[in-house]
Amino acid sequence: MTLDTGIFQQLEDTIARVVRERWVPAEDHVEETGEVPENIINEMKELGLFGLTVPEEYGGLGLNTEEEARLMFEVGRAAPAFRSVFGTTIGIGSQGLVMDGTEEQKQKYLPQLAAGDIIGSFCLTEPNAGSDAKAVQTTAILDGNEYVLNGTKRYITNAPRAGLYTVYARTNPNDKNASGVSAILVEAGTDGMTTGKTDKKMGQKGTLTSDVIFENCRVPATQLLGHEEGMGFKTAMKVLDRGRLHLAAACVGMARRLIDDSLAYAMERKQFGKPISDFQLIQAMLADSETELYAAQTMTLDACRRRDAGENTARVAACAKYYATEMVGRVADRAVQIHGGAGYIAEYKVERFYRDVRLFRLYEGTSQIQQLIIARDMIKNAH
Ligand code: COS
Repeated sequence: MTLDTGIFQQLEDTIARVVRERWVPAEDHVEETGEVPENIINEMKELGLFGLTVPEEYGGLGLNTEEEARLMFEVGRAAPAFRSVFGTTIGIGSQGLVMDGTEEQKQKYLPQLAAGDIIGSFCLTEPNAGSDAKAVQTTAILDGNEYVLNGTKRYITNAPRAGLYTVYARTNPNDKNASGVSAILVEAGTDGMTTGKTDKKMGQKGTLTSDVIFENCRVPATQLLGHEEGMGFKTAMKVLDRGRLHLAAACVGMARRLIDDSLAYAMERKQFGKPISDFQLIQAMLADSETELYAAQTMTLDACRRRDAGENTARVAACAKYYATEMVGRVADRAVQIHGGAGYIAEYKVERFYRDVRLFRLYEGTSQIQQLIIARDMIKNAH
Protein backbone atom coordinates (compact mmCIF):
# COMPACT_ATOMS: atom_id res chain seq x y z
CA MET A 1 0.00 0.00 0.00
CA THR A 2 1.28 3.47 -0.79
CA LEU A 3 -1.59 5.30 0.89
CA ASP A 4 -2.42 5.15 4.57
CA THR A 5 -4.95 2.28 4.95
CA GLY A 6 -7.59 4.51 6.51
CA ILE A 7 -7.30 7.16 3.82
CA PHE A 8 -7.41 4.54 1.09
CA GLN A 9 -10.51 2.97 2.64
CA GLN A 10 -12.16 6.38 2.70
CA LEU A 11 -11.34 6.92 -0.96
CA GLU A 12 -12.67 3.47 -1.87
CA ASP A 13 -15.91 4.14 0.04
CA THR A 14 -16.32 7.56 -1.55
CA ILE A 15 -15.84 6.19 -5.05
CA ALA A 16 -18.29 3.35 -4.36
CA ARG A 17 -20.86 5.91 -3.22
CA VAL A 18 -20.30 8.23 -6.19
CA VAL A 19 -20.63 5.30 -8.60
CA ARG A 20 -23.88 4.21 -6.95
CA GLU A 21 -25.47 7.60 -6.40
CA ARG A 22 -24.19 9.70 -9.31
CA TRP A 23 -22.93 7.55 -12.18
CA VAL A 24 -25.45 4.69 -12.26
CA PRO A 25 -28.46 7.07 -12.34
CA ALA A 26 -26.79 8.94 -15.25
CA GLU A 27 -26.26 5.81 -17.37
CA ASP A 28 -29.40 6.27 -19.46
CA HIS A 29 -28.45 9.86 -20.20
CA VAL A 30 -25.03 8.71 -21.44
CA GLU A 31 -26.64 6.00 -23.55
CA GLU A 32 -29.05 8.49 -25.12
CA THR A 33 -26.65 11.39 -25.70
CA GLY A 34 -23.27 9.65 -26.01
CA GLU A 35 -21.90 12.14 -23.49
CA VAL A 36 -20.87 11.96 -19.85
CA PRO A 37 -22.41 15.05 -18.14
CA GLU A 38 -19.98 17.88 -17.52
CA ASN A 39 -20.87 18.13 -13.82
CA ILE A 40 -19.91 14.48 -13.35
CA ILE A 41 -16.58 15.08 -15.09
CA ASN A 42 -15.97 18.04 -12.77
CA GLU A 43 -16.74 15.85 -9.74
CA MET A 44 -14.24 13.30 -11.06
CA LYS A 45 -11.60 16.04 -11.08
CA GLU A 46 -12.49 17.14 -7.56
CA LEU A 47 -12.21 13.54 -6.38
CA GLY A 48 -8.73 13.32 -7.86
CA LEU A 49 -9.62 10.50 -10.23
CA PHE A 50 -7.39 11.83 -13.02
CA GLY A 51 -4.36 11.65 -10.78
CA LEU A 52 -4.78 8.25 -9.11
CA THR A 53 -1.61 6.74 -10.60
CA VAL A 54 0.41 9.91 -11.15
CA PRO A 55 3.22 10.10 -8.56
CA GLU A 56 2.61 12.43 -5.63
CA GLU A 57 5.46 14.77 -6.54
CA TYR A 58 3.57 15.62 -9.74
CA GLY A 59 0.23 16.22 -8.08
CA GLY A 60 -1.30 12.75 -8.13
CA LEU A 61 -1.98 10.10 -5.50
CA GLY A 62 0.70 7.71 -6.72
CA LEU A 63 -1.38 4.60 -6.14
CA ASN A 64 0.28 1.25 -6.65
CA THR A 65 -1.24 -1.34 -8.99
CA GLU A 66 -3.19 -3.14 -6.29
CA GLU A 67 -4.77 0.07 -5.06
CA GLU A 68 -5.61 1.07 -8.62
CA ALA A 69 -7.25 -2.32 -9.21
CA ARG A 70 -9.27 -2.13 -6.01
CA LEU A 71 -10.67 1.22 -7.07
CA MET A 72 -11.43 -0.14 -10.56
CA PHE A 73 -13.47 -2.92 -8.91
CA GLU A 74 -15.79 -0.07 -7.79
CA VAL A 75 -15.53 2.11 -10.89
CA GLY A 76 -16.27 -0.89 -13.12
CA ARG A 77 -19.75 -1.23 -11.64
CA ALA A 78 -21.03 1.65 -13.75
CA ALA A 79 -21.26 1.84 -17.55
CA PRO A 80 -17.73 1.83 -19.02
CA ALA A 81 -18.11 5.38 -20.37
CA PHE A 82 -17.53 6.83 -16.88
CA ARG A 83 -14.20 5.04 -16.36
CA SER A 84 -13.16 5.92 -19.87
CA VAL A 85 -13.25 9.68 -19.17
CA PHE A 86 -10.21 9.40 -16.88
CA GLY A 87 -9.12 5.82 -17.69
CA THR A 88 -6.58 6.69 -20.38
CA THR A 89 -5.19 9.55 -18.29
CA ILE A 90 -4.39 7.30 -15.33
CA GLY A 91 -3.50 4.36 -17.58
CA ILE A 92 -2.04 4.01 -21.03
CA GLY A 93 -2.12 7.76 -21.73
CA SER A 94 0.17 8.78 -18.87
CA GLN A 95 2.14 5.74 -17.81
CA GLY A 96 4.67 5.97 -20.65
CA LEU A 97 5.53 9.42 -19.35
CA VAL A 98 5.66 8.19 -15.75
CA MET A 99 7.85 5.21 -16.65
CA ASP A 100 10.20 6.62 -19.27
CA GLY A 101 9.74 10.41 -19.49
CA THR A 102 12.52 12.85 -18.64
CA GLU A 103 12.19 14.91 -15.48
CA GLU A 104 11.40 17.98 -17.58
CA GLN A 105 8.67 16.15 -19.53
CA LYS A 106 7.11 14.84 -16.32
CA GLN A 107 7.10 18.27 -14.73
CA LYS A 108 5.57 19.82 -17.80
CA TYR A 109 2.68 17.38 -18.29
CA LEU A 110 1.98 15.19 -15.28
CA PRO A 111 0.52 17.91 -13.02
CA GLN A 112 -1.88 18.96 -15.79
CA LEU A 113 -2.88 15.34 -16.38
CA ALA A 114 -3.31 14.65 -12.66
CA ALA A 115 -5.59 17.67 -12.28
CA GLY A 116 -7.72 16.59 -15.24
CA ASP A 117 -6.84 19.84 -17.04
CA ILE A 118 -5.72 17.75 -20.00
CA ILE A 119 -6.62 14.19 -20.94
CA GLY A 120 -3.93 11.74 -21.97
CA SER A 121 -4.27 9.47 -24.99
CA PHE A 122 -2.20 6.49 -26.21
CA CYS A 123 -1.67 6.32 -29.97
CA LEU A 124 -0.33 2.94 -31.01
CA THR A 125 -2.89 1.22 -33.27
CA GLU A 126 -2.95 2.03 -36.99
CA PRO A 127 -4.91 0.81 -40.02
CA ASN A 128 -2.13 -1.76 -40.63
CA ALA A 129 -0.80 -2.24 -37.10
CA GLY A 130 -3.09 -3.74 -34.46
CA SER A 131 -2.03 -7.03 -32.90
CA ASP A 132 1.28 -6.64 -34.73
CA ALA A 133 2.08 -3.50 -32.82
CA LYS A 134 5.64 -3.14 -34.05
CA ALA A 135 4.42 -2.80 -37.65
CA VAL A 136 3.61 0.90 -37.10
CA GLN A 137 3.99 2.92 -40.30
CA THR A 138 3.55 6.41 -38.87
CA THR A 139 6.89 8.15 -39.19
CA ALA A 140 8.57 10.81 -37.07
CA ILE A 141 11.63 12.00 -38.95
CA LEU A 142 14.13 14.33 -37.35
CA ASP A 143 14.53 17.53 -39.35
CA GLY A 144 16.85 19.99 -37.63
CA ASN A 145 15.55 20.28 -34.11
CA GLU A 146 12.04 19.05 -34.92
CA TYR A 147 10.35 15.73 -35.60
CA VAL A 148 8.01 15.68 -38.58
CA LEU A 149 5.14 13.23 -38.11
CA ASN A 150 3.14 11.61 -40.88
CA GLY A 151 0.60 8.81 -40.64
CA THR A 152 -2.74 7.76 -39.19
CA LYS A 153 -3.58 6.27 -35.81
CA ARG A 154 -6.85 4.34 -35.50
CA TYR A 155 -9.49 3.63 -32.79
CA ILE A 156 -7.70 5.93 -30.37
CA THR A 157 -9.59 6.15 -27.09
CA ASN A 158 -10.28 9.70 -25.95
CA ALA A 159 -8.63 11.16 -29.07
CA PRO A 160 -11.52 13.62 -29.58
CA ARG A 161 -11.04 15.16 -26.12
CA ALA A 162 -7.36 14.61 -25.35
CA GLY A 163 -4.81 17.33 -24.65
CA LEU A 164 -1.70 15.15 -24.86
CA TYR A 165 -1.04 12.22 -27.20
CA THR A 166 1.77 9.71 -26.73
CA VAL A 167 2.37 8.74 -30.33
CA TYR A 168 4.30 5.62 -31.26
CA ALA A 169 6.04 6.32 -34.56
CA ARG A 170 8.96 5.07 -36.59
CA THR A 171 11.93 7.41 -36.18
CA ASN A 172 14.08 5.13 -38.29
CA PRO A 173 12.10 4.05 -41.39
CA ASN A 174 14.94 1.73 -42.45
CA ASP A 175 14.55 -0.25 -39.25
CA LYS A 176 11.36 -2.33 -39.55
CA ASN A 177 11.83 -3.84 -36.09
CA ALA A 178 10.71 -2.69 -32.68
CA SER A 179 13.98 -0.77 -32.35
CA GLY A 180 12.85 1.62 -35.10
CA VAL A 181 9.89 2.83 -33.02
CA SER A 182 9.95 5.81 -30.65
CA ALA A 183 7.37 7.55 -28.49
CA ILE A 184 6.68 11.22 -29.21
CA LEU A 185 4.59 13.56 -27.06
CA VAL A 186 2.21 15.64 -29.18
CA GLU A 187 -0.01 18.37 -27.78
CA ALA A 188 -3.55 18.83 -29.06
CA GLY A 189 -3.79 21.72 -31.46
CA THR A 190 -0.34 21.22 -32.95
CA ASP A 191 -0.37 22.22 -36.63
CA GLY A 192 -0.65 19.20 -38.90
CA MET A 193 -2.50 17.07 -36.33
CA THR A 194 -6.24 16.45 -36.62
CA THR A 195 -8.70 13.95 -35.25
CA GLY A 196 -11.19 12.09 -37.44
CA LYS A 197 -14.91 11.76 -36.84
CA THR A 198 -15.92 9.97 -33.67
CA ASP A 199 -16.37 6.24 -34.36
CA LYS A 200 -19.80 4.60 -34.11
CA LYS A 201 -19.44 1.45 -32.05
CA MET A 202 -21.34 -1.70 -31.08
CA GLY A 203 -21.56 -0.48 -27.49
CA GLN A 204 -19.78 1.61 -24.87
CA LYS A 205 -21.75 4.73 -25.80
CA GLY A 206 -20.01 7.75 -24.33
CA THR A 207 -16.50 6.34 -24.72
CA LEU A 208 -14.95 8.30 -27.53
CA THR A 209 -12.61 6.92 -30.16
CA SER A 210 -11.41 8.30 -33.46
CA ASP A 211 -8.49 8.43 -35.87
CA VAL A 212 -5.59 10.78 -35.19
CA ILE A 213 -4.05 12.04 -38.41
CA PHE A 214 -0.58 13.55 -38.82
CA GLU A 215 0.30 15.49 -41.96
CA ASN A 216 3.72 17.08 -41.73
CA CYS A 217 3.08 17.71 -38.08
CA ARG A 218 6.15 19.30 -36.52
CA VAL A 219 7.03 19.00 -32.84
CA PRO A 220 10.23 20.06 -31.07
CA ALA A 221 12.80 17.25 -30.81
CA THR A 222 12.54 17.61 -27.02
CA GLN A 223 9.11 15.92 -27.28
CA LEU A 224 10.82 12.57 -27.85
CA LEU A 225 9.84 10.57 -24.76
CA GLY A 226 12.88 9.99 -22.57
CA HIS A 227 15.02 11.79 -25.19
CA GLU A 228 15.96 8.37 -26.54
CA GLU A 229 15.06 6.97 -29.94
CA GLY A 230 14.15 3.32 -30.47
CA MET A 231 12.66 2.76 -27.03
CA GLY A 232 9.01 3.38 -27.97
CA PHE A 233 7.93 -0.21 -28.50
CA LYS A 234 9.28 -1.31 -25.14
CA THR A 235 7.58 1.65 -23.45
CA ALA A 236 4.30 0.64 -25.12
CA MET A 237 4.66 -2.96 -23.93
CA LYS A 238 5.41 -1.91 -20.35
CA VAL A 239 2.46 0.48 -20.39
CA LEU A 240 0.18 -2.29 -21.67
CA ASP A 241 1.41 -4.67 -18.96
CA ARG A 242 -0.04 -2.28 -16.39
CA GLY A 243 -3.02 -1.30 -18.54
CA ARG A 244 -4.09 -4.91 -18.81
CA LEU A 245 -4.36 -5.19 -15.04
CA HIS A 246 -6.43 -2.02 -14.96
CA LEU A 247 -8.80 -3.52 -17.53
CA ALA A 248 -8.96 -6.88 -15.75
CA ALA A 249 -10.06 -5.02 -12.61
CA ALA A 250 -12.67 -3.03 -14.53
CA CYS A 251 -14.10 -6.33 -15.81
CA VAL A 252 -14.33 -7.66 -12.26
CA GLY A 253 -16.34 -4.54 -11.35
CA MET A 254 -18.68 -4.93 -14.31
CA ALA A 255 -19.19 -8.63 -13.50
CA ARG A 256 -20.08 -7.68 -9.90
CA ARG A 257 -22.70 -5.29 -11.21
CA LEU A 258 -24.17 -7.85 -13.61
CA ILE A 259 -24.33 -10.55 -10.95
CA ASP A 260 -25.88 -8.20 -8.37
CA ASP A 261 -28.51 -7.09 -10.90
CA SER A 262 -29.18 -10.71 -11.94
CA LEU A 263 -29.55 -11.87 -8.34
CA ALA A 264 -31.93 -9.01 -7.51
CA TYR A 265 -34.01 -9.78 -10.59
CA ALA A 266 -34.06 -13.53 -9.89
CA MET A 267 -35.25 -12.98 -6.31
CA GLU A 268 -38.04 -10.69 -7.40
CA ARG A 269 -39.25 -12.31 -10.62
CA LYS A 270 -41.84 -15.03 -9.95
CA GLN A 271 -42.67 -17.99 -12.20
CA PHE A 272 -44.47 -21.22 -11.31
CA GLY A 273 -45.55 -19.48 -8.10
CA LYS A 274 -42.13 -18.66 -6.66
CA PRO A 275 -39.08 -16.49 -7.24
CA ILE A 276 -36.97 -17.88 -10.07
CA SER A 277 -33.96 -17.79 -7.70
CA ASP A 278 -35.53 -20.85 -6.03
CA PHE A 279 -34.90 -22.88 -9.17
CA GLN A 280 -31.67 -24.80 -9.31
CA LEU A 281 -30.98 -24.08 -12.98
CA ILE A 282 -31.02 -20.34 -12.21
CA GLN A 283 -28.91 -20.98 -9.10
CA ALA A 284 -26.36 -22.83 -11.24
CA MET A 285 -25.94 -19.79 -13.49
CA LEU A 286 -25.59 -17.46 -10.50
CA ALA A 287 -23.08 -19.78 -8.86
CA ASP A 288 -20.99 -20.16 -12.01
CA SER A 289 -20.83 -16.41 -12.45
CA GLU A 290 -19.93 -15.81 -8.80
CA THR A 291 -17.20 -18.46 -8.91
CA GLU A 292 -15.65 -17.05 -12.06
CA LEU A 293 -15.80 -13.52 -10.69
CA TYR A 294 -13.99 -14.67 -7.55
CA ALA A 295 -11.31 -16.36 -9.65
CA ALA A 296 -10.79 -13.26 -11.80
CA GLN A 297 -10.69 -10.97 -8.78
CA THR A 298 -8.18 -13.14 -6.96
CA MET A 299 -6.01 -13.53 -10.06
CA THR A 300 -6.03 -9.79 -10.73
CA LEU A 301 -5.07 -8.91 -7.16
CA ASP A 302 -2.29 -11.50 -7.14
CA ALA A 303 -0.85 -10.18 -10.42
CA CYS A 304 -1.03 -6.61 -9.09
CA ARG A 305 0.73 -7.53 -5.86
CA ARG A 306 3.49 -9.26 -7.80
CA ARG A 307 3.93 -6.20 -9.97
CA ASP A 308 4.07 -3.97 -6.90
CA ALA A 309 6.73 -6.29 -5.48
CA GLY A 310 8.87 -5.64 -8.57
CA GLU A 311 8.32 -8.90 -10.46
CA ASN A 312 8.11 -9.00 -14.25
CA THR A 313 4.38 -9.48 -14.68
CA ALA A 314 3.95 -9.57 -18.48
CA ARG A 315 2.71 -13.18 -18.30
CA VAL A 316 0.42 -12.88 -15.29
CA ALA A 317 -0.99 -9.56 -16.52
CA ALA A 318 -1.87 -11.31 -19.78
CA CYS A 319 -3.45 -14.18 -17.79
CA ALA A 320 -5.54 -11.75 -15.74
CA LYS A 321 -6.62 -9.70 -18.77
CA TYR A 322 -7.43 -12.84 -20.75
CA TYR A 323 -9.38 -14.53 -17.96
CA ALA A 324 -11.23 -11.47 -16.62
CA THR A 325 -12.36 -10.22 -20.03
CA GLU A 326 -13.57 -13.65 -21.12
CA MET A 327 -15.17 -14.13 -17.70
CA VAL A 328 -17.22 -10.93 -17.92
CA GLY A 329 -18.41 -12.00 -21.38
CA ARG A 330 -19.77 -15.25 -19.93
CA VAL A 331 -21.26 -13.43 -16.94
CA ALA A 332 -23.01 -10.93 -19.22
CA ASP A 333 -24.39 -13.78 -21.31
CA ARG A 334 -25.78 -15.52 -18.22
CA ALA A 335 -27.17 -12.20 -16.97
CA VAL A 336 -29.21 -11.89 -20.17
CA GLN A 337 -30.35 -15.51 -19.74
CA ILE A 338 -31.41 -15.02 -16.11
CA HIS A 339 -33.37 -11.91 -17.10
CA GLY A 340 -35.14 -13.92 -19.84
CA GLY A 341 -37.10 -11.72 -22.24
CA ALA A 342 -36.31 -8.68 -20.09
CA GLY A 343 -32.64 -9.33 -20.77
CA TYR A 344 -33.22 -8.38 -24.39
CA ILE A 345 -35.09 -5.16 -23.57
CA ALA A 346 -33.06 -1.96 -23.39
CA GLU A 347 -34.60 -0.53 -20.20
CA TYR A 348 -33.15 -3.33 -18.07
CA LYS A 349 -29.63 -2.33 -19.25
CA VAL A 350 -28.40 -5.94 -19.36
CA GLU A 351 -28.41 -6.07 -23.17
CA ARG A 352 -26.39 -2.84 -23.16
CA PHE A 353 -23.72 -4.23 -20.85
CA TYR A 354 -23.66 -7.44 -22.92
CA ARG A 355 -22.61 -5.30 -25.90
CA ASP A 356 -20.35 -3.05 -23.81
CA VAL A 357 -18.23 -5.87 -22.39
CA ARG A 358 -17.51 -7.35 -25.83
CA LEU A 359 -14.83 -4.71 -26.36
CA PHE A 360 -12.74 -5.85 -23.39
CA ARG A 361 -11.70 -9.01 -25.26
CA LEU A 362 -10.42 -6.90 -28.15
CA TYR A 363 -8.52 -3.83 -27.03
CA GLU A 364 -5.18 -3.58 -25.24
CA GLY A 365 -4.45 -6.94 -26.87
CA THR A 366 -7.05 -9.45 -28.04
CA SER A 367 -7.57 -12.67 -26.10
CA GLN A 368 -5.47 -14.40 -28.75
CA ILE A 369 -2.58 -11.98 -28.18
CA GLN A 370 -2.79 -12.67 -24.43
CA GLN A 371 -2.66 -16.42 -25.13
CA LEU A 372 0.37 -15.86 -27.32
CA ILE A 373 2.15 -13.79 -24.64
CA ILE A 374 1.42 -16.45 -22.00
CA ALA A 375 2.51 -19.42 -24.11
CA ARG A 376 5.64 -17.70 -25.44
CA ASP A 377 6.71 -16.92 -21.89
CA MET A 378 6.06 -20.54 -20.84
CA ILE A 379 8.20 -21.82 -23.72
CA LYS A 380 10.95 -19.27 -23.04
CA ASN A 381 11.17 -20.35 -19.43
CA ALA A 382 10.91 -24.11 -20.01
CA HIS A 383 14.11 -26.02 -19.36
N1 COS B 1 7.97 -5.36 -21.48
C1 COS B 1 9.16 -4.86 -21.92
N2 COS B 1 9.70 -5.17 -23.12
C2 COS B 1 9.01 -6.01 -23.91
C3 COS B 1 7.76 -6.56 -23.52
C4 COS B 1 7.26 -6.21 -22.24
N3 COS B 1 6.09 -6.68 -21.81
N4 COS B 1 7.30 -7.35 -24.51
C5 COS B 1 8.22 -7.32 -25.49
N5 COS B 1 9.25 -6.50 -25.13
C6 COS B 1 10.47 -6.22 -25.89
C7 COS B 1 11.17 -7.51 -26.23
O1 COS B 1 12.04 -7.90 -25.18
C8 COS B 1 11.94 -7.16 -27.48
O2 COS B 1 13.11 -6.45 -27.12
P1 COS B 1 14.54 -6.84 -27.79
O3 COS B 1 14.35 -6.59 -29.26
O4 COS B 1 15.50 -5.92 -27.13
O5 COS B 1 14.74 -8.29 -27.48
C9 COS B 1 11.02 -6.16 -28.18
O6 COS B 1 10.15 -5.63 -27.14
C10 COS B 1 10.16 -6.82 -29.24
O7 COS B 1 9.41 -7.86 -28.64
P2 COS B 1 8.88 -9.11 -29.44
O8 COS B 1 9.92 -9.58 -30.40
O9 COS B 1 8.36 -10.08 -28.45
O10 COS B 1 7.67 -8.48 -30.29
P3 COS B 1 6.62 -9.23 -31.18
O11 COS B 1 6.33 -8.32 -32.31
O12 COS B 1 7.02 -10.61 -31.50
O13 COS B 1 5.31 -9.43 -30.28
C11 COS B 1 3.40 -8.74 -29.02
C12 COS B 1 4.89 -8.62 -29.35
C13 COS B 1 2.58 -9.61 -29.93
C14 COS B 1 3.31 -9.27 -27.61
C15 COS B 1 2.94 -7.28 -29.10
O14 COS B 1 3.02 -6.84 -30.43
C16 COS B 1 1.59 -7.02 -28.54
O15 COS B 1 1.41 -6.91 -27.33
N6 COS B 1 0.60 -6.86 -29.44
C17 COS B 1 -0.70 -6.43 -29.07
C18 COS B 1 -0.68 -4.94 -29.02
C19 COS B 1 -1.88 -4.39 -28.38
O16 COS B 1 -2.18 -4.65 -27.25
N7 COS B 1 -2.58 -3.59 -29.19
C20 COS B 1 -3.70 -2.91 -28.71
C21 COS B 1 -3.42 -1.47 -28.87
S1 COS B 1 -3.63 -0.56 -27.46
S2 COS B 1 -5.53 -0.34 -27.24
